[in-house]
Amino acid sequence: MAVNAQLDAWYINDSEEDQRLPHHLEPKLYVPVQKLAELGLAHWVLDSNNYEHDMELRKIRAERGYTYQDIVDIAPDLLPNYEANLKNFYKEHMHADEEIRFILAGSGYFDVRDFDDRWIRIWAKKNDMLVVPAGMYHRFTLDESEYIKALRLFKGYPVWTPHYRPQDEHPSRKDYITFWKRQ
Ligand code: KMT
Repeated sequence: MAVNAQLDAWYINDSEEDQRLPHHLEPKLYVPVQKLAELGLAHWVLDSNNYEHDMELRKIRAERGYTYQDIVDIAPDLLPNYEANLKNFYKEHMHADEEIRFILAGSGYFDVRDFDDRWIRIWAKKNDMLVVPAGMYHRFTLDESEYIKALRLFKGYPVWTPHYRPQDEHPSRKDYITFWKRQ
C-alpha cells in the first residue's frame, strides 16, 4: 500500500495518568497523515505476515539503504526490568539516525513533537512501518495491550543511542530543523 496510507494519530494531554492510556484531548483532536509527512515521518502499510518475501519492503530497504535488521519483542514477561525500561523509552529523546520500525504484531504509541512543541501520539499497529527522522524529538510506550513485536531496520551497523532533550546543538537536530521546519 502507498506511503500516506491511513495512520491513527492525535494530540495528547499531559495528564499524569498511566502512559499506556490514549491521553486524548477533550474533545479528541486527530492529526491527518499529511501533517505527519510534513514533520518528516515516513509511513507505509506492508504485509507483516510475509515480510521476508515482501517486494515492497525489499524495494524500500534497497532504496533507503537499510542493510541491518533485527526483531524486538516487548511485553511485561519478555523484557527484563519492564517498568523501568518502559519509563526509559518514554523519556523524550532523538537519535543521530532514522528510527525505523515495522510492526509485526501488537501495537504501541510513538509520540513525536510538532514544531509548536505539542505531542502527537501515533498508534502504530501490525503492518505499519514508520520512519522517525534523525533529529526529531520522540518517545515510545506500549499501549494497554502491553505487547509489541517490531522489526528494526538500520543503515549499516546499528546505533540505538538516545540523545535526551535538549539537543539544540546536535548536528542531526540542526539538520532536522533546517530541512523540515517551515516558518
Ligand atoms: C527500541 O529500540 O527498542 C525502541 O525504540 C522501542 C520501540 S520499538 C517498538
